[in-house]
Amino acid sequence: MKQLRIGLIGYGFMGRTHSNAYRKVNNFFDLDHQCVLQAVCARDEAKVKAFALKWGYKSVETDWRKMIARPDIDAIDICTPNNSHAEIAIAAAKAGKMILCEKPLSMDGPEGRKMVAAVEKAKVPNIVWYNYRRVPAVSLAKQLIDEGKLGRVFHYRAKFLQDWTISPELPQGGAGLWRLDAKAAGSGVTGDLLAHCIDTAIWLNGSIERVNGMTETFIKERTHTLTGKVQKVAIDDACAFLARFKNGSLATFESTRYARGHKALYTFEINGEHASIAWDLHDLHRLQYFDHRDESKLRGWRSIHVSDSDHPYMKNWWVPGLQIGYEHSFIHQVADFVKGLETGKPAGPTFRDALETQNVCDAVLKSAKTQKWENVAKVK
Ligand code: SOE
Repeated sequence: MKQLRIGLIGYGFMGRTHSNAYRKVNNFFDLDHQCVLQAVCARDEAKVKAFALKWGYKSVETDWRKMIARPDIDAIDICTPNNSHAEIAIAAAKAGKMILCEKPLSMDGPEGRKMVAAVEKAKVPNIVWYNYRRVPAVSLAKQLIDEGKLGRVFHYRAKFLQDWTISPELPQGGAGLWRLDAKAAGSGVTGDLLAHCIDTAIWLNGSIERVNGMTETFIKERTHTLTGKVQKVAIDDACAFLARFKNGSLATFESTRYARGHKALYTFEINGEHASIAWDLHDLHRLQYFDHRDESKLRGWRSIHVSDSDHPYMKNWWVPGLQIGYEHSFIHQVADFVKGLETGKPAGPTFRDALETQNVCDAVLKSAKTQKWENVAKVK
């Protein structure tokens, strides 16, 4: 078996989901490559050593440049805050490494364009971790849409609601809280949460051409963990936008970290000429489907338990009827990435695909400032 030797940079929440995926993928998917946890890199030596021990990494580094220079590493996995994705990815591409990069791709579109240019120049396989595409129910939605079951699509509606930043006492910046610091994150809910909704939407329903957005920062100042000073909060706490897709359908998107009672409620609904689809991350193994072509007395919303062997990815897991969860979407992503290497048909979203999402985020944030409709820059 060939080896795919992984060098993971960053060991937070995403470092754990990815490590778990590399450990499990060969147990459940038949691949020609064995994923090997070759090295993990982070600045704190004691902590990175403890992480390596817990997850089974063979070695540690405290300087990502050293990790990239290592000849015994094939793929670099970037799990660091958003403001370091570009520098690491461009250096990794130059070193000829494959790259798996956490979302969002970059701080903004122009930075993302440089990353696309770097991986395409170096011809290195690349992918961005928009994991929700690979929840089996979401992949099933994609199949149904591609088979034409919905017919012409009229509406797309998506939300991603959380409530973890409501307290004004919560600081910004540093490990765990860098998502509140615009210098590290680029934006707030737009790049962190709506980017997921936009990625899924583009995948399911095609390109978004124009947007009109509004944002709000409810807590204007927070103590910065790194400086100890009270500083202006520059991220968007909430964002809602209207959008027009290239296929003529209309959309609404909403995200906030101030929806008391919601921890990670990602939902979408798509309404087509013949049928509608709805999905909810809190019930992630179900897909709701309504088909107007059903016999009228039996017509109604079906709640499909996406756990049968002919549902996407499910034949690799347990017996029909037994469901899987959030962490499996990452395992599926690794399986598809590796299959892409083996078949020569790269799995998405590639950096190029993820740049389209970045451009939508940029247009939304611009529109929130100009208070006008804005066109989404095209990926050239
Ligand atoms: C933020 O709380 C967060 O962890 C995002 O960064 C992830 O991308 C999302 O999947 C869950 O929420």
